[in-house]
Amino acid sequence: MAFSKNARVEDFPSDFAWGAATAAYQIEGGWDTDARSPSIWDTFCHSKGSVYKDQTGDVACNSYQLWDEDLKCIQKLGLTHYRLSFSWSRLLPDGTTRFVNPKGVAYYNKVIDDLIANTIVPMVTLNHFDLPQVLEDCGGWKSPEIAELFDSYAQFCFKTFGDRVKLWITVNEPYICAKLGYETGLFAPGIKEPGTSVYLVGHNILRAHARAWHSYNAHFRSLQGGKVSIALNSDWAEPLDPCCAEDVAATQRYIDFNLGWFACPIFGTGDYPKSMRSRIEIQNLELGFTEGPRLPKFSDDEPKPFGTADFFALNYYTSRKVKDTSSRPSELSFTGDQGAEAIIDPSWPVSGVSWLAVVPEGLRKLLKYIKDTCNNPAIYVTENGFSQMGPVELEDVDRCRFYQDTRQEVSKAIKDDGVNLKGYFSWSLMDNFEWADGFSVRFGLFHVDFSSAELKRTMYRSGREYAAVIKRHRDCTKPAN
Ligand code: PNW
Repeated sequence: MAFSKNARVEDFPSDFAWGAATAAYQIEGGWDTDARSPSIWDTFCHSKGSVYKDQTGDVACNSYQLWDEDLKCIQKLGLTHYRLSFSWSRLLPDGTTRFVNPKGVAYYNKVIDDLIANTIVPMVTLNHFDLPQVLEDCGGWKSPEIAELFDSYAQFCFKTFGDRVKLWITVNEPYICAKLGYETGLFAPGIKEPGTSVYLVGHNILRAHARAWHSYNAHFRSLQGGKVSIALNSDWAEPLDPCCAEDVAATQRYIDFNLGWFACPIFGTGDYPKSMRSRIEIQNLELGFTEGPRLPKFSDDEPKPFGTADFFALNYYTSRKVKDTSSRPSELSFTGDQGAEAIIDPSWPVSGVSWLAVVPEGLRKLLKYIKDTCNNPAIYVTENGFSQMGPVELEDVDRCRFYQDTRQEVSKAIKDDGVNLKGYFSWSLMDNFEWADGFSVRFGLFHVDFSSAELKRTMYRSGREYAAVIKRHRDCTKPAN
């Protein structure tokens, strides 16, 4: 039998979700159209020197005007699911439910209704990095009040759209939001407060998420019957030297500080990983840090994160080899606390962006790890993809290869490892505003011509292949008449 790179579509459950994902700020544009107020990403992009070539999401793919074009792309792929995010400051321009922007509500109503009319299931993320600037001005994710504000926003969305939206993600990637936004400052709001704010922000995101999940559970679940989770990103990691006990321990710490930081409170012990508590304690002593507990405690006076996810939403992009650095001089930073250095194996190809080493087998291993450590949850891969940089290649053979390899690994996770995988969302439906990298990095299944006023969408070869896979799967799982 000839060896085929293609995963057997028969190995995927008949109700498997084949999706693609986007995020509001990355595609919508219309940044000041109708009553929308700025988010932290508008402010960040408009301050010079923050983003590649000072590019902005002011227009992006102009999906606020061109939703019909996006829908055509979704239809051409034959997706069963589409993951989008809401712009909080488009729906609630002052961040609160005191004023609702009817144009924002109408826009998302149309998107959702069109999806449903085409039997495409929407999955909606309530906040994908773009916190309203008015809330940032009151402390943003660093302020304890944000949990209640987020909860009101979430309840407003459940009330307004929950009759049709049954899959909700509260917050996208708390790890990236906290670390790049408040530790390294590479993302909005561009705050550089190493070793302190990162944990506070992570904590407040967990508090906000927990409140929203509990609100859904108490007031909407019985009527609407949907599911709520939070999208956690994580690398897979292995020791640089598997025979070195320190590297092995550092690898576990690396995973604990990435995935475990949010997964343990929700799916595990209900608290942060022990390795986080102990490393931060050690560093505090060594650094003589006495200004409060850095890694906060979950209070008994409010909803706790434990059990607040109806499925596991995983964003996976890459893997690392890990070397122990815990004996190095202490440094007040997240990486210092972690006591681990992450290395890209030289044998791994690197895609468009420097951090994205292409390691499809890492996804299978991470899925198995989640199965084993998070009580075998239902899992959706809510993001996974491959970036291109430089000259556009519509015949994107490297991306095609990446997706083929990934589907192989995913099918093994389902079939051989017994992972309860419900679906897979490719990042992204189309090229878009790639945060600090602006438009220099392309992740799409559709190419977007950012130099043309029409922002024309053209299917990449990888999009054609994805459409063919989805069709084959649909054909082989069609109920016999
Ligand atoms: C995710 N990193 O973010 C986001 O959810 C998407 O909005 C984004 O476009 C996609 O991945 C591709 O980057 C990340 O630096 C941003 O490691 C940065 C990193 C990882 C994920």
